[in-house]
Amino acid sequence: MSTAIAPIGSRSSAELDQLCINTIRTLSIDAVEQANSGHPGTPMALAPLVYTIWNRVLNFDPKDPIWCNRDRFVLSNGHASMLLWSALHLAGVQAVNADYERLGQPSVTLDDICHFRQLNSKAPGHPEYHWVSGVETTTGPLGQGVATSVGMAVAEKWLAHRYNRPGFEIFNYNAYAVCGDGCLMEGVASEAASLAGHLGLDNLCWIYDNNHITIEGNTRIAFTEDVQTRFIAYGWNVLRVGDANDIDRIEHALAVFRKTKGRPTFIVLDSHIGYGSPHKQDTAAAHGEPLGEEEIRLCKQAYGFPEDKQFHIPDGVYDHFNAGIGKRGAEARQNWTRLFESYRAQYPDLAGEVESMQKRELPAGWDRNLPVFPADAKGIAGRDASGKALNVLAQNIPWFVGGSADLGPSNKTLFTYPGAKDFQAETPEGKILHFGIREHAMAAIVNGLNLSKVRAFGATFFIFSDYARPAIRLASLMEIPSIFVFTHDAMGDGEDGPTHQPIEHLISLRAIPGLITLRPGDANEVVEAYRFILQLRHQPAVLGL
Ligand SMILES: Cc1ncc(C[n+]2csc(CCOP(=O)(O)OP(=O)(O)O)c2C)c(N)n1
Ligand SMILES: [Mg+2]
Repeated sequence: MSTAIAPIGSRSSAELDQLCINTIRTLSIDAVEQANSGHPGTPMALAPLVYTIWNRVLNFDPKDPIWCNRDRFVLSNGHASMLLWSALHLAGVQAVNADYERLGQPSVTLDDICHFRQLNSKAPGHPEYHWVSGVETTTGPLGQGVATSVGMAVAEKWLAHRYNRPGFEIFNYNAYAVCGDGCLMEGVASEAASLAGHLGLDNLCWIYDNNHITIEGNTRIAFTEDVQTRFIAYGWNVLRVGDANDIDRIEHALAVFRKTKGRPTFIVLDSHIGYGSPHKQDTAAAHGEPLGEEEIRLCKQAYGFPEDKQFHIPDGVYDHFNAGIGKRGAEARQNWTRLFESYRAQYPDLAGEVESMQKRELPAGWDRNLPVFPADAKGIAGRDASGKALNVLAQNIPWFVGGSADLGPSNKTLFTYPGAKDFQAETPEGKILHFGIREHAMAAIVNGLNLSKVRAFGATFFIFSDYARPAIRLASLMEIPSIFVFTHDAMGDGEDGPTHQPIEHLISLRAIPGLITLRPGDANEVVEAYRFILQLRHQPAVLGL
């Protein structure tokens, strides 16, 4: 298939592209083999895609992975995490800590990759936000990544409309999410895609690894729908790249995405799992296990890599990434930083807001006018007190947004102050989110917003926290301050019957490690609960009302 690596200096740019792609492949193969667990097949197939996005397209500076206008890259098929570890390593992404300080060291070292899937390695089995800089969201439970990416895109729309001014495009990032069959079988992805289509999020691009394979074998056994037509029905622009190795076509499709206005883009990428492996291509075996010695030898031969070397990064690979994402990203961020300096001079208040948000700080006076309720024998319902508090907080904190899964009037989460608006495609400045009856996607989207530093809450009945639970658990793992407002928490709520009676919900939410679960006893406690929750920077909270 290919010949041995050509000497440096004599290589064409196309050869360097191929060398980088095959480096991602061989790093993935060696890491999986060393760990003796994981699946190299998908990284082998998607290396060209991830290479193209990172080295040719992403507006991302490896030196500053928390630059607020960076493009987002989400690997929703998190089992292919070696793709991300390879990209973060080869692009030289730098580490930051929870206080947003740059640490002057790589996010993922080659040694981390050699310890793939081992305790303390910065190359864990699945992408983990907060643990590895450059990971935009934790993925692994399939479907979560794509759903969360919708929140990142909503955040960009909101941020752009609040902060951009003529001549000052402070926010204009795109969110890219890579997913597989598994993500698209999961309901949460459908919920999120439906909402993204409704909202016309043209800053959102999902790339679907259409390999017809999941763990049990060919997708013909359980997944035969017409996925493309489904996305057209959702209101997405659907593109197709018929060969996952054709990086020019991939780059072209991504360019079409950036030019498409008014709707999100879905790119179907036809691929062969385990590409390059002479035996295990397109079989379930390529999915579930390391390749083994003989297979690895043949793969490396096919890629033109030395068969006896492991974790080998040929000369020229780091340089080619430096010349691509390194140079492009540094220029983009420097230009942005200059722009932001003049923006600060002209709009000091807005610039101050952008900076506070990035550190998850609250604006001065954020809790002024919070209601105080006089002693009252009968008391008022928790959700009524909550509604009053939320309305005050939304006016005091510009970047505090939220809404409900179609229960706003019952949850009392609608903002009713003068000027309060719905968030819709035509009113992206709105702060009232309408998630529709999509609790699971709501929770993931709330996470995506909070990951983008827009403080957001989602609401529904306490009983339906079950429908949101997987994303709540991830918020906790990620240590992000998502807020979930669940009303109607009484076990004995009668008329609706047992389908609406939360029996085990309080206990089960309290069992999620790291999640703050508060159940205030009266109206003033509700306000105090909010005062506490709003100050959390690294913990999600549930409010049972
Ligand atoms: C919610 C959830 N269910 C099950 C799994 C276990 N799992 C990991 S990978 C995988 C198969 C995924 O297939 P696909 O998305 O097509 O990825 P590919 O095998 O093509 O890389 C499954 C079922 C999971 N990670 N998350
Ligand atoms: Mg698949």
